[in-house]
Amino acid sequence: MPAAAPTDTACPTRSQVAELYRQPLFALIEQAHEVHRRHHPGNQVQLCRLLSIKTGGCPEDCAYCPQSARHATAMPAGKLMDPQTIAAAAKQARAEGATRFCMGAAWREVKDGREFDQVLEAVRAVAALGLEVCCTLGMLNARQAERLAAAGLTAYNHNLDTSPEFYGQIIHTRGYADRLQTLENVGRAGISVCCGGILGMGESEADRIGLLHQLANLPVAPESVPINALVPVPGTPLAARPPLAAFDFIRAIATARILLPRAKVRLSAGRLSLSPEAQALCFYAGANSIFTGEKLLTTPNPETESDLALLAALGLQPAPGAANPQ
Ligand code: SAM
Ligand code: DTB
Ligand code: SF4
Repeated sequence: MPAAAPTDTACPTRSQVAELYRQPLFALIEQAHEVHRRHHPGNQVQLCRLLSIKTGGCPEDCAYCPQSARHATAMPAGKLMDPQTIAAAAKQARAEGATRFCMGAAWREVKDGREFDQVLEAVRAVAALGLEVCCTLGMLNARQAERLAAAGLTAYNHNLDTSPEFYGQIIHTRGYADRLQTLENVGRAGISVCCGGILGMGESEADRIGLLHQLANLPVAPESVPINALVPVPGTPLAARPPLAAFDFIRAIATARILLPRAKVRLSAGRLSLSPEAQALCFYAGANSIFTGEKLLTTPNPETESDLALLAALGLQPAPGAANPQ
């Protein structure tokens, strides 16, 4: 008997999430696949493209992140990219099949002024290309969220990263409550919430369950859930973490799919360390999006050609969107 699947409105308890997560792997995957088939067009994977529009020099101390100024990652602080250059990159991404474009900045928080105005201009330009537009710029206040919504932003990415209990071992410069506040500001402005986490940072199984429980109980249900495997970067405090077991990654994807049936579950960072077979199981278990292009924000990602070959081998198609109708 599969574990009882709470619906996405049922506010599952932590023990219900644990029960789902701890099922025998095949029972879990089977249940997730069934939920996936019920809520999503079969055999489609959305291609998204990331662009780091402001790289490095970040004042936060996130232990996993190569862009923190506090780690010895030899990543110099760059300047904000101008809106024309960003729009050109988005156009290129669209030509390569992406339907969603996500801009990331190594900021602790958004500050009002010229740079934010430039980001708003970039959002308008990317939206005009017919792409879904996402930003991840750190903390946002309510007014800034409203301005992003008015510029045409589809979604805002702000991750919880891990369980509330493990969070303090990873980040000391802002709290879990700060993250939840930004997510609330995003949701209230009518922007879709994109919120996920990272596996493989040294957290326990209970922490993974804790993260999934939080994601399933956000006041505004996320329409997008990026599940990242840690990309260990030399110079960061997590550089020597042992690689994540692929089955643990698949377990988290499947549980997210069951808990958030309508969300896009994104197989995000860390695909270079996952075999094609492990990625195939992720798709079967409910992942329906990947980031394509040779770079994520600052770290390497599989070549687009090899990703397209993997999808073709599995009989999966890039999902059409307004930017790339098929
Ligand atoms: N500064 C903003 C913030 O933290 O909200 C936006 C950019 S930040 C790089 C976006 C997300 O990337 C983080 O929340 C984290 O989940 C993910 N990330 C960063 N470094 C990573 C790594 N080495 N491996 C996996 N995911 C990572
Ligand atoms: C997310 O959860 N994963 C993406 C996106 N949101 C912004 C970022 C992954 C970054 C991986 C590390 C890097 O390339 O710098
Ligand atoms: Fe800064 Fe974001 Fe990296 Fe944290 S994850 S150090 S906030 S860029």
